[in-house]
Amino acid sequence: MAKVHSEAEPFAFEFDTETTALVMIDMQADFVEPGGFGEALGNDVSLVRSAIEPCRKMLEAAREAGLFVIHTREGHRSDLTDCPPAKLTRGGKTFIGEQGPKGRILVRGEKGHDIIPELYPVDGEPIIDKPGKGAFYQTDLSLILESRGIKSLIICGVTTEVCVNTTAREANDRGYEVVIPSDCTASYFPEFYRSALDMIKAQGAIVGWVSNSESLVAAIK
Ligand code: TIU
Repeated sequence: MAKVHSEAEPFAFEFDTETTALVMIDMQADFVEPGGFGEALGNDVSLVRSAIEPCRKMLEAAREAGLFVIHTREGHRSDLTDCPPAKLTRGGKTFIGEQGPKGRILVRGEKGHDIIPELYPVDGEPIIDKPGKGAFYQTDLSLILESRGIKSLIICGVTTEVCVNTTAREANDRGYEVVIPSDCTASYFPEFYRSALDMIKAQGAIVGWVSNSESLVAAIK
């Protein structure tokens, strides 16, 4: 048992490093590099790149401290049979499954779908391929977390108001204690970023806690 606590809002986040997982959400080229899904939706991907370096530091510290690390990727089978028509028909310039500069948009196995080199998984770090925004929906994430006895999640990644927020809410409903390091997440919309984090920590941590990489890294050192 290694019980620690980190400065956080609305109050200190207490966790045990042995039962805490770092969950790195969708740090894929499709979201943080030009030519992918994020840009196809009409977004400026340079806005989310600020999270890469803090995520790298958080990941490095988590690995050193022996935390369980999990990565997720949003995307679909190449025949798109796991993509609901409602998701397929919405978007901006280029749609899911269409050819883009980084391969077919949001399709598994394509260049754009993979995790960026700065945060690439190492042996022993499961990758959850998810068809939805939430990491629990139609995946084996619950089984993996339960098998490891995980109780708390440090959730990083993109985007704050979409996949990070959905996953935090799914986790909270399942009884996990969730903390989001604010510098390790980003959005294409600064106002959504702020509101998304405010909604997490409001009402006495109704969904979870908001901290930062410096405090969490110090806590697990
Ligand atoms: N569009 C947007 O902000 N996000 C997504 O579609 N997926 C994730 O957040 N990963």
